[in-house]
Amino acid sequence: MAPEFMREKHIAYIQSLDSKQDELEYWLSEHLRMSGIYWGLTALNLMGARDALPREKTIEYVKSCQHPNGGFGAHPGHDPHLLYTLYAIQILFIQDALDAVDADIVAKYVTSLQDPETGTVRGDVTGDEVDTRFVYAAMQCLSILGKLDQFDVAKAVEYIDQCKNYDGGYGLVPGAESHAGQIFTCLAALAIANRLDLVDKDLLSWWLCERQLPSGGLNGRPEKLPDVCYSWWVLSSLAILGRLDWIDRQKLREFILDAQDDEQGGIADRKGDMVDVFHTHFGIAALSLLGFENLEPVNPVYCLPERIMGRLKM
Ligand code: GRG
Ligand code: ZN
Repeated sequence: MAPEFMREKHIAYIQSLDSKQDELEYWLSEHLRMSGIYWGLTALNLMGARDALPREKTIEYVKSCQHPNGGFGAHPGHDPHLLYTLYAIQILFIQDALDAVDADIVAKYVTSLQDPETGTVRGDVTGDEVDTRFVYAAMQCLSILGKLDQFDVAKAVEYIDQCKNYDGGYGLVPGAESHAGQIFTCLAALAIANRLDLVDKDLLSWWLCERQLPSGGLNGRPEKLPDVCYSWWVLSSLAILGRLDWIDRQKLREFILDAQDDEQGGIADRKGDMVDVFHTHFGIAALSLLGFENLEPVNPVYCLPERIMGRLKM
């Protein structure tokens, strides 16, 4: 029998992350600060604890991470990057505080990262790294800002389609092996573009449901270990395809609940490992998709509380 869902302990665990400033770990994790707030805040919202983090302080912190070029870093003084820019915008969107930043300059930064020839998106202005994660990040960010029309969506879609594999999945770049994380980003980007017609739905749904192992947990590729975060990457993909019932929901629920820390709260990648806010968030988001534990519904495309999606400027 799996343990109960430890809502109060998870809330306390997420709240405690900001009060550990006297611990070395806090200072060593600066590069994860912006992402940590997005994960923590979303998980708290799904658990109904909307005011568990100080709103004004959070908004001020996000603003202090913005650069003159419009992008956001992981922490004040850190270089801007597309992923932190997405998390910053998601945090402000959850807090209903998008007016705290100039949407035009953020959109200008994001659109500057797209290559007009190929449709690919770079992670930041200085590097050459391209990745289907960045196409999704750019599209979600611009969509929240109501500025997707400034992006070449058709070119981006063409590029994602080139990343499609014979097994129906998608990889990091064209020709790269299918991976559940990349599949999520490609499906979610195609959903935002309203181009899910390009997906080989049955073939991909088979590949996705085969990620469930006898333990109930999901892995990210064949032959790999199960991990709570894939409960999100795989399950949200199945949700986007309308195939949530292709896996054993009860067994997955038990796998996630088994990975909880019954003392300090939080969820780990698998039973017995150290908890972190990343796996806590994705475990809770997956339980929400599964409809368990009386959590608020999560949007499978944006990975944000469904409750706020009505605020999207279309
Ligand atoms: C707003 C939800 C949201 C996401 C933003 C960053 C991002 C966009 C998406 C990440 C998608 C992705 C690639 C997830 C997978 C992360 C992961 C566990 C990678 C490790 O993969 P492997 O195959 O190792 O190296 P494992 O642990 O599976 O054996
Ligand atoms: Zn993981």
